[in-house]
Amino acid sequence: KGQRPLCIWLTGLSGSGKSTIANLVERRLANAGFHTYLLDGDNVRHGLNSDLGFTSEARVENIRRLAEVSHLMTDAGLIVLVCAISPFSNERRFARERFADGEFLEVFVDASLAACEARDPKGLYKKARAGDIANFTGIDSPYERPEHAEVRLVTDDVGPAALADALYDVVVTRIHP
Ligand code: GGZ
Repeated sequence: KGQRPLCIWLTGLSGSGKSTIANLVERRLANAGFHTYLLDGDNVRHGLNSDLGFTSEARVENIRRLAEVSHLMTDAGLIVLVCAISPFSNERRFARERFADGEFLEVFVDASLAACEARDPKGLYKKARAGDIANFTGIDSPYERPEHAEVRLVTDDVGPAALADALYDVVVTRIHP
């Protein structure tokens, strides 16, 4: 089945729903016969990026590597979904600039800090508030809201399945030959 390569880059706070939405979109793409790969910052940090922490410098390097690796994958013809907080505008621009026009889709998974903190699926916000984790995004490390995202998904009142369906519809218009 023909497909155009695409990098779908999901940015947003920890707990905003990036991975959940990306997994649902990937499943639909795979079911439709497209070749995909999901690069999740949290997972890649156990392998390729296991030398990196959460200082600003480490995040810059984390995003640089994710951008370069995802570009290699689109070069190989894949549809790549990247999930990373990617809190800095400069690094998101760096990522975008790796790709040809139309091959990069920035998706802002926009959940309020209050909503993410209320979910707190891994208890990380609680630890950050208690001072047990330093440089936590939204608490004592910044998140620069995207201004150039092609797609913005507001997650506070809508579930991940509906948001994934909306994103899938946008993605499909980009990848058909
Ligand atoms: C933010 C942190 C931190 C700090 C650990 N700040 O929600 P999660 O748990 O599963 O995903 C988060 C992940 C963030 O890694 P990224 O590679 O996406 O970050 S960045 O793009 O900024 O480089 C979170 C967990 O790691 N985590 N410590 N201090 N998130």
